[in-house]
Amino acid sequence: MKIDSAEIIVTSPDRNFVTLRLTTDEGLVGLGDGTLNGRELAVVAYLKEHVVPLLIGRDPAAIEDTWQLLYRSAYWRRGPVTMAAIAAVDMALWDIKGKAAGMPLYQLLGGASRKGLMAYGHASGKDLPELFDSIRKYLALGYRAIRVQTGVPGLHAIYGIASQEGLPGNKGRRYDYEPAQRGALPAQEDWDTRAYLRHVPGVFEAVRAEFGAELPLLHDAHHRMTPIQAAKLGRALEPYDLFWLEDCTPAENQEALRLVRQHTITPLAIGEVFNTAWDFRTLIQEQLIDYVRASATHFGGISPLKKIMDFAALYQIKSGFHGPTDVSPVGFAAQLHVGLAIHNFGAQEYMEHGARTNRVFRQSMTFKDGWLHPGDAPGLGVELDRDEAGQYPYATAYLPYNRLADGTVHDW
Ligand code: CS2
Ligand code: MG
Repeated sequence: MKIDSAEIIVTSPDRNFVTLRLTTDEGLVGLGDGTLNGRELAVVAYLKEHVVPLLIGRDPAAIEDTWQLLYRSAYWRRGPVTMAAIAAVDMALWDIKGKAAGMPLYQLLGGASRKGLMAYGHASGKDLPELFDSIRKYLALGYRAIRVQTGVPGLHAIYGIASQEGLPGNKGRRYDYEPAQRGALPAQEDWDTRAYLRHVPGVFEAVRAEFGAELPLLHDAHHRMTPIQAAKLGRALEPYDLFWLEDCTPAENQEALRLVRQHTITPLAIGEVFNTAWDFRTLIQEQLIDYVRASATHFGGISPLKKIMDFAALYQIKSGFHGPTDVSPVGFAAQLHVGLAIHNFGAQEYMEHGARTNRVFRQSMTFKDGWLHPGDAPGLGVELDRDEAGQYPYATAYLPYNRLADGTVHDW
């Protein structure tokens, strides 16, 4: 079998998605997600100009060889654009392999290790009553684990809150960075770490008092604290028994996690902005984290995701793959297959895609009683409707950024 043609499809049903569609001379189609939100067209150019010409005529079965060729022959290694492009190819080839075998991908990765994946939903509120309503809504939808994000008095717009004022796109039932509402320039949000640190422990105390000890609770600090601030928050949250504290410090400074770890037993999750397995090496070997937050899409695909989880398993570190709506249904399916197959699954983030996105990408995936399952269609289990995709042209969209009260730019 040979790769016969490659098409790069950009569509923006709810937000922008970049999909690579490979076709073989036997008519098999493979899909791969190369969405790098805020920088989508850089991946499109990388694929179109530098990757597709290498793929035509190659054997689609040679997944590892193709991955190594794309990674090593570029000479310039790593980086989110390169790794999203390689991810798209890797996923499309696994999709083809599954279809050629007539098996869902998880079977090729070793078969199911569980009946479904525990998903966590994104509850948020600008104050406690709104947060409690939001948690109840996610529990009613069947979720068995809840991420808790809260407004902070004095800050008018911060990450992860669905209903805060000042952001045109944030009136809905979840926070949302969709292009139609965001406009062409990055929105500015505000930040004050000391105000946040004063407020958050009380919120978790109230949530535990209302919802009991059993419910797994998660929190995303979104890269905003210094190491000692993160250590302080981790310690302050210990009585509320978090499932994980995510991205407590910016990922570039990996030594920071040593300092945080010395001071707190709150479990730590990190890695949604990492793009290679090497980014996790020290953190895993030194057991500085508890959950790997990589996504297949931003991490070079299914092949490296499976490898890093096998490495993490040696240290009892589990998965917590990054599953926001900026990962397309193709990339999300890739994670579900890996999560179902590996032994060291932890939790799967799940932000449901919008109705338009679900019409463009038809999926075999199911969500029932809090469990996600990738379905049993051969390959990834996602079909892309090209006519539907064509109705939603690309729209420039950026993620927001932060400024402190004095005007200083801060991590978002
Ligand atoms: C987040 C994301 O899902 C998460 O944990 O940190 O919502 C993140 O903000 C987005 O992926 C950025 O596009
Ligand atoms: Mg996050």
